[in-house]
Amino acid sequence: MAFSCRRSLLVLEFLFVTFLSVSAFLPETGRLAGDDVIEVNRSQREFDYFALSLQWPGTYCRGTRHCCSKNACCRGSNAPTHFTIHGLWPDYNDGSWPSCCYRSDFNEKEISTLMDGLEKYWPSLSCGSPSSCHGGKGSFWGHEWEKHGTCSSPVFHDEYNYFLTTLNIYLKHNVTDVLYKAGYVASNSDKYPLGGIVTAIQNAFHINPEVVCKKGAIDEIRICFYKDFKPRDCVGSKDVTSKKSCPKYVSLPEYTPLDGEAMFLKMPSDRDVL
Ligand code: U2P
Repeated sequence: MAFSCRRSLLVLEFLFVTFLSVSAFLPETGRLAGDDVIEVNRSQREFDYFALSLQWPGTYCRGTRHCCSKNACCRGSNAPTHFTIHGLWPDYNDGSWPSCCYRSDFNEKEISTLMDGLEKYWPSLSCGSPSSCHGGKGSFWGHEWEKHGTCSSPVFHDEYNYFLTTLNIYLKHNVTDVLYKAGYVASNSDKYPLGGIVTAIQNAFHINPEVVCKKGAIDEIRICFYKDFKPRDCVGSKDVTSKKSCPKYVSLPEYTPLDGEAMFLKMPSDRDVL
C-alpha cells in the first residue's frame, strides 16, 4: 500500500516536472484586460524605448492620387496642417524593433471614446488598407496596434491605454508649434536648414530627434521616450537615418488640397487604392 502510494507520488512528480519543462518552450498564454487570451512571442525580447513617429501631411499627401472618406488628405480645407501621429513604436537600442508580439485583434469599439482625438491627430493619410499581423488587411489604427502596440508590454497591455497615452504624449510635445515658433512654417517656396529644425526640437525637449525626408521634404519627425515617458535621444533606425535621407536644406511643403469632390465623384465607392 505504502509502496503504491509512493509510486503514485513519483508519477505525479514526474508529470509536474515534465509539464514545467515543456511549458517553458510553449508560447506564454494569459489573460489581459478585456479578457483577450494572448499568445506572447517569447523570441522577441522586451523593448528599450518608445519612438513617437509623426508624419507631415504636406509631404505625405503629395502622393495622394485618389480620395476616399478615411483619408485625411481628402478633407479639403479641413485637412490636417499639423504633424499627425504615425505611431508609438517600441524600439531597441541597436536600431531594430520588435513587431507583432502577440495575437490581439484590433477592436475599434475599445477606443470609441477616443475617436475625436484619433480622427484629428492620428488619421490615416492614405486610402490603402495596411496588412494586419495575422493575415488580412485592416485599418491604419489596427495595423499600428497589432504591429507595435502589442510589443509595448509591460507598459501597455490593452488598446485603450496604448491609444490614449499616445494621444496625451503627442499633445504634450507639440512639434508643429515648436517649429512654428522657431520660424519654420509650411511653405512651398522656402527651404530650411536641417540643423536649425533639429536644434529647435533639441531646445524644446532636450533630446535628439530623428528626421526622415522624402525627395528633400520633411516626411517624418520622431521624438523618443524612456518607458516612463521622460524624453530621451532617438537611435537612428537601420533603414533610414536623418543623414541618409535628408539634405542640408529641407522643405516643409504646404498642404495643397486635392480637388476632393471631383475625386469622390469619379470614385463614388471607397475603393482601397494605395
Ligand atoms: O521606416 C519604414 C517603416 O518601418 C517601420 N518602422 C520604422 C522605424 C521604427 O523604429 N519602427 C518601425 O516599425 C514603420 O512601419 P509601419 O509602422 O509604418 O508599418 C515605418 O513606416
